[in-house]
Order: sequence, then C-alpha cells, then structure tokens
Amino acid sequence: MNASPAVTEADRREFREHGVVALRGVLDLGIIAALDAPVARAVAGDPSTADLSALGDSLTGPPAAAGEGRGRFHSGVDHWLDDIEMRHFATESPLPGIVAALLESRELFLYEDSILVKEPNSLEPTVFHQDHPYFSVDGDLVCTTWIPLDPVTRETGGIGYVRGSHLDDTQWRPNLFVTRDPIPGRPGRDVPDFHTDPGDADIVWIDAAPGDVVIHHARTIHGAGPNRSLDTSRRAVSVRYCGDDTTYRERALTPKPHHAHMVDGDPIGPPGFPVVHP
Ligand SMILES: O=C(O)CCC(=O)C(=O)O
Repeated sequence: MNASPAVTEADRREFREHGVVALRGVLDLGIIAALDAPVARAVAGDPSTADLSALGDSLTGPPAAAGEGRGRFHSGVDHWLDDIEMRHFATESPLPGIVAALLESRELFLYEDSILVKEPNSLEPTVFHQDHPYFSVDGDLVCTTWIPLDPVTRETGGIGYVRGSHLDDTQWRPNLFVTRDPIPGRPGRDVPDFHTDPGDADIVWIDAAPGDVVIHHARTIHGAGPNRSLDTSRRAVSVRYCGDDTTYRERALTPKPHHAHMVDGDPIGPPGFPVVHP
C-alpha cells in the first residue's frame, strides 16, 4: 500500500531503521503559507499556547545572556480544536496520506497538533526528550511530524535526533521541555543531556526548509538548540498521528477534555481521535 507518491521504500526503511526521516519538498508552499495565520494567532495569545521562556525563567532564572532583544519560545497543543485552518491542515492536507504511507497504516488518526515558535534570539534549548511518555496512547505506529515555516539550521533551532533510539525500550521520564526537570509524578529514567554530552550517540541534526516534512517515531529521542539568529524566526508546526495498532493509555495527570470518555485499552477513534486517512 502506498497512499502517497511522496514516500518511497527507501524512506520507509530509513524511518524503520533510524526512527526519523526527512521528506524534502513534499508539501506545496501555498499549504505552508496558509499556516502563517494560525501560528500568528496562537502566538498572539491563544490560551492553549504557553511562553516557555517564562516557564524556564521561573524554574531556573533567566539565562545569563538574557537582555534587550531576547526572543521567546512559544509552544502550545491542540489548536485544531478551535482553529479551522489548523484543523484543515492536520486532517485534510496531503500530510495524513504521507504519514499513512510512511507507517504503512490502513487508517490514520489525529492525536494532536502543536506550534513551536522560537523567535530570533530565543535562548532556550528544547531539552532532549522522547514524545512517547507525553502521549496517552500505546502502539508502534505513533509518530510526530515537524513542518518548518522558515528555513531552519542547527544555528536557528534545528532538531537533532538520536538515530536508533526508538528501538530501545527504556522507559524515559518526560521533562519540562526547556529544563531537564522531570514532570512530577511520572516514572522513568532521565533522558541524558545530549546537548552538553553527546557521548557516542548517533545524533543527526536536520536542516529543513518550508515544504519539507521531518517525521520521527514517538520513541525517537530528540532535542533542539536555541535560535541564535538575530533576525530569523524558527516557526514550526508539528502534528502527531497514530496508526492501526494504537490503543488509549492515559499518562497525563489531567486527561485532555476530549479524551475524558476514553479508558485504558480502548481502540482510538472519533471524536477524540479524528480519522484523517483514508
Ligand atoms: O520544535 C522544537 O523545538 C521541538 C519539537 C518537538 O520536540 C516535537 O515536536 O516533538
């Protein structure tokens, strides 16, 4: 089965072996441009979007270099619930077909979307983490797509992925994303700080441009640096999807309201998990 010509057998092999693949130029630039408005709305005060720079400051104090002209790291999830353009992108663009083809999943379900904006000169790294313990699902066919709205390099907050880490079944503890502090009450081992000590980890830093889609397995450990550019934002949208083998497993201290009817072991499906493919 190949629901999308954008995905080749070599892409599927890369994803299976390394836990991450960059699909180049697979989304039309008009589709990417249509994300400008929902991302701007989210940053401008959507209640589901947080200022992670403020969170980091409250936990560890402002970074030494903080001063005039410091940018902010904005992040939020589940804009699809209220923002029709974000819902359209996550559910009706070519993206779900691309993901279904990569996972070789007959059906595909939406888990959540996220916006991740690092303004110019935003100092927070994205601490290395694994998505799986943040997600209230079990299954192998679970992944995160990352879609840049701006050209991204390692200097501007491009993401590094620990290749092969999705094959390790260590239970990693979720952290607070901008500091290594663990989310209280959650089990697991702390993810190593690959920013300061990469050791012999096989980390691939992926530069990306509008039109590209980088897809990683939910168990692949990844992190990003600050945006050191003084004039270029690093805006990205991430959409997380689940395939045929996925069941519900509550991990959050407070379930998402639209998942409140689910119990552990339930097969996922609408309304909490819209079918987005076929
Ligand atoms: O955009 C970032 O800095 C991190 C994104 C990420 O970790 C994710 O989407 O899973």
